[in-house]
Amino acid sequence: MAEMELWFTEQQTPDLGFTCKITKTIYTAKTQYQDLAILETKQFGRMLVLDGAVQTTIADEFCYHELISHVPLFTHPNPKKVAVIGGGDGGVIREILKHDEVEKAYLIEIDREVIEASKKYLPEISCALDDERAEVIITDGIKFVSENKNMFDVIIVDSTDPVGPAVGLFQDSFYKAVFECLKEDGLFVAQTESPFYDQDLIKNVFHAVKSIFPITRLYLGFIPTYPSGLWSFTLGSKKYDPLEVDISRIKRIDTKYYNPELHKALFALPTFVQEII
Ligand code: AG3
Repeated sequence: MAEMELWFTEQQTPDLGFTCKITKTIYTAKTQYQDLAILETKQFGRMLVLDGAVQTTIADEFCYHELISHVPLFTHPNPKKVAVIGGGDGGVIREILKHDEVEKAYLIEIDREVIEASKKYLPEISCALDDERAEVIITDGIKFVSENKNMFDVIIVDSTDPVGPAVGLFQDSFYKAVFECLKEDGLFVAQTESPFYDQDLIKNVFHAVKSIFPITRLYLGFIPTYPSGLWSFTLGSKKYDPLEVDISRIKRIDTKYYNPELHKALFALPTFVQEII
């Protein structure tokens, strides 16, 4: 009898699927907020899937986690208090704690089960969640930022796609609350989807952030398992401009994607992306 093959498909658009062979379904759950799955894939190793969308894999998680973390943290000259909204797998916290000057990194995650499953099945990614400089707070990120003022140097919004529990993390009122939640020289970054498929979203977010923050920038990176592979991040800053950073002063840390030479280059946009914003 022929060996049975199991394949997982993320329906990335109504007309396009991203499919990979899986050797094992490690864990599935219906949480209070979403469907969760941890799959063992042949190509990328373990994969975290929420509501059918690939969140991270062992093979390519470094691309996303380094890009969303080190650009803001090397733009702020002295980030001491940092918050991650979402990001229950812990990958962003791991990257943040590579910065010695960070005193405390808060993970503000709505779904406790994402953290628990990641701790159990994705230890390479979640490993820093038990660090003494990390603090996990299980609550709604929107509520958290609107209840805390003038508190953080850097906020990183590591959300899922703008459907289900993450919808509110893409709204103007949330960016206003993020502004208030940052210190007077604070800055934030949010993941803002694919410039190939999500142009309306990127445009809306960019203009919303621009109407609130004095400095607004879009940068791009390559994440093989996300729709189109090309991914965008929107940065809003009260004072520090990522393009003004003295890259000769960036400390070398252990990274596989980010490096000082890339810091400003990430903000150089292809023409079709320049035209979005
Ligand atoms: N958060 C962004 C995931 C977006 C992926 N979208 C998709 N596959 N359709 C990732 C969380 C990693 N910490």
